[in-house]
Parts: sequence; structure tokens; C-alpha cells
Amino acid sequence: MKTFFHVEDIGDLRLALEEAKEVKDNRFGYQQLGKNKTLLMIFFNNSLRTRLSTQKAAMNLGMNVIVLDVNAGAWKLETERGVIMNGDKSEHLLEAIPVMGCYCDIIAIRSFAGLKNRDYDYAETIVNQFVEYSGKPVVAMETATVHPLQAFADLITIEEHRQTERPKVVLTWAPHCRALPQAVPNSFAEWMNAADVDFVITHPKGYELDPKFTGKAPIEYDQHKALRGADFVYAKNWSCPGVSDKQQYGQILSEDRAWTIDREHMSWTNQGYFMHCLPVRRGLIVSDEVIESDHSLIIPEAANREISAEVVLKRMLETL
Ligand code: AN0
Ligand code: CP
Repeated sequence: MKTFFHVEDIGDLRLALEEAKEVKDNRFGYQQLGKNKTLLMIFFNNSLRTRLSTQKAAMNLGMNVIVLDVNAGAWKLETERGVIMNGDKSEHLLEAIPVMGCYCDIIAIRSFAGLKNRDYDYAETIVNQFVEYSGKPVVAMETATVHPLQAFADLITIEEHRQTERPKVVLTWAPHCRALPQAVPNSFAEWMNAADVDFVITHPKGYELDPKFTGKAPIEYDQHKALRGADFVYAKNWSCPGVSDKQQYGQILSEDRAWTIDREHMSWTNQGYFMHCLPVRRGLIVSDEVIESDHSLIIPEAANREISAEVVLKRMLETL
């Protein structure tokens, strides 16, 4: 595996889930694979889970790990071509990338959407340069448009908790006070479409995600109807994806708290499980009772981030 951005990169999902189970049961079984190999983790944005779980996964595989917080200690990087660099940015990404590639065997990168220019974000301008100029395999740790390590961990969690062959999984928008990217719902939709589940998306009008990720998944604008009979409720806020109106890209179109997942919302489901990638704002996305209930899967999801990362790094190490 040379890149990990999309569900296609992992190939057959059944096999990937089997491998995840095997890795989870024997997470230190592949220590020789990573011996004398180095993972470089580059963060342009904050992280708790991704930082810890990906490093843990690499250590399980016997790898060495270097973590670089670009905004804390590195030279400020220019990312645009064709500019006269007479401002506060001392180094250009186009030099920094091949330099970083010299010191590692695999690069993992977190670089969120700027939410200002849809074309720039959806072209994956930053991470594509890493793919092109680093000379190393690249793992997405949430890029402008995707968060596949999260979606894979979520799928593992659903697989572990499903009670039927084909559970109903609902992705529901929920309100938030700050504009958030679409990477998590984009990847979740992409992975659920590829998985053996009944997948439904619900959100207020104007929040339609890019069909490149949602495919033929049905959109139900009535949240109550969508949640009826759900086995898994995956809540997430995202800002306007700007599909029909680019000018609205990245804007907050609604803060309607009727969409907050509380006990009443969960009572419409089939004794469904609550899911969220975290970090989550209580009172906006979800009520205290729901997130603390025994049907909340937030901690198992976070725990499975170690497993999704280990499967991905293992596969990359196997093809180095
Ligand atoms: C980020 C997001 O919504 O994409 C990261 C989630 C994993 N969340 C925040 O910035 C709060
Ligand atoms: N879910 C997730 O990616 O969390 P962090 O932003 O803390 O890494």
C-alpha cells in the first residue's frame, strides 16, 4: 500500500476486518516488520487520539516514531507557489517535503481543510504534494477531505457490536458553535457505502456532502424518520460542503438544537448505539445521558484507532 486516503486503498473490506481482528488479538506479533523503520508523523493541526493511537500502533509494530508539530518548533512553511517569501514564512513546503522524506520510511500527515476555498481544499493541495515529492508512502491522519483511520476504526467498532447481518447505520448532522470540516462524514459515508450495512444520511437542507463520497446513499431530511429503527447513530457536525453553492462553503447554516442527540432521539432507534469520533461538545452534539449511557461506543471507537492504524502501517511495511 503506497497511500491510505480512500476505502479502495485497503482493498477487500472483509479481509481488512479479519486482519483487524487478528491484529487486535496479537498486536505485538509483527514487531520484526517495523524494526529499524521510522514513521514520521506531521501535524499541522491539533490531535489527541490520532497522535497517541498512531504512535502506539507504530510502536506495536516495532517502528521508531518521530512527531513533528509544524506550528510548534519548525520553520513556518509557505504552501503556495509563485509567492515572494518576504513575510513570516521562512521555508517552502516544496523543499521541506523531500527533506522530511529523507528521514523516514512512512509519512503520516494531518492537515485540515482551511474552509475558505472549496476548490483548494477538495483538490487536496497540501497532502498531494507530500505524495508527489516525499518519495514515501503517505497515510492520511485527517486531510482536507478525508479521515480514513477514523472511518476504518468506526467500521471495526460496528462489526464488533452489530447484532444483525445488515445493521441500519445513520449518519446524523448535529449542531456546533464553530465551523468544522467535512473530512469525518465524507470518509464515514465512503466506508459505509462499501460495507455491508443499510446506510442513511440525515441533515438540514444545505448540508449535502459531496456525492463523490456519499454515492447513492439515501438522504432523509427528517431526522426523526431517519433515526427510526437505527442500530447505530453516528453523530457529527460539519460545515456547509458548498456542493450547490461554492460561496457558502465552510459556513454554519444552522445551529438548530433540535438536532442534538438526546434520550428522546435515541428512543426512536432500535435500541441503537451512539457513536462519535471525538472530540465532542456535550450539550451541542449530544446530551450527557446519551454519551454516558451503556449504549455509547465512543471509547471502543477511540480504542480501535490503534487497530486501524496498525493494520494500515503493517500493510505499508509489508510492501516497502
Ligand atoms: C475535527 C473535525 O471535525 O474534523 C477533528 C475530528 C476528528 N474536529 C474539531 O476540530 C473539533
Ligand atoms: N477522532 C480524532 O481523530 O481525534 P483527534 O482529533 O484527537 O486526533
